[in-house]
Amino acid sequence: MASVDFKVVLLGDRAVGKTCLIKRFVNDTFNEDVACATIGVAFAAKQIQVGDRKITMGLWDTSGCERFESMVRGYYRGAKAAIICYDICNLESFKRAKFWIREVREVEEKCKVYLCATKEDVLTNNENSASPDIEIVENYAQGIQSKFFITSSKAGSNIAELFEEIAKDYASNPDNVQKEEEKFITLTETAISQRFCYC
Ligand SMILES: Nc1nc2c(ncn2[C@@H]2O[C@H](COP(=O)(O)OP(=O)(O)OP(=O)(O)O)[C@@H](O)[C@H]2O)c(=O)[nH]1
Ligand SMILES: [Mg+2]
Repeated sequence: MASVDFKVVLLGDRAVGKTCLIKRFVNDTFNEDVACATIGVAFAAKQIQVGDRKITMGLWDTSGCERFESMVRGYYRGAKAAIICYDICNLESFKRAKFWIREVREVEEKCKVYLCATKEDVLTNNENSASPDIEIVENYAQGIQSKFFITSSKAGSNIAELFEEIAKDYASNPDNVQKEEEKFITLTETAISQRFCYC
């Protein structure tokens, strides 16, 4: 039976690339042809080495679809970290990211927030006027004491760095020192599940 050391929740508008981010991190895969929307919440876990410690992250992958909003809200509780994703070419998704940040902080005051721009490969191939200005986003992240990462699941860029930073921040926080038997959750399965295909 496996257990996780801490909970990370991924939030953001639909189709910003949350599930692809997890798949790249957990399995090191990306498949553009298989586009699936998450139904409700799905789960994955991955062990990561921080110094001489092995830490297992539980990753809660949520749906960005509004009809699951109230269900997703139930998953903030107990999260030590939240990855708030937006599509680097989509201003609306950045506005939605700000909404999720407010929401998480209301429920879990101590949850660390990581702002994550996704699909960087699209930006570099194709200048897009709908993209939020990176400097504005950086200033915003700084203003809310959030770390900001620009990633691409397709290219695999900056994803390991994002999760390593989360694990390091967790491990270096004395509030998070736990005895083995106090781990907050025990799992029998570590698979991403409950997915269906876009039409
Ligand atoms: N070019 C490119 N496309 C990406 C990237 N990440 C995700 N996508 C595409 O974006 C679409 C949505 O990706 P998902 O990971 O399913 O998005 P999601 O945020 O989990 O969406 P919901 O589950 O509906 O909330 C898919 O067609 C992916 O192939 C990326 O880094 N680059
Ligand atoms: Mg998804």
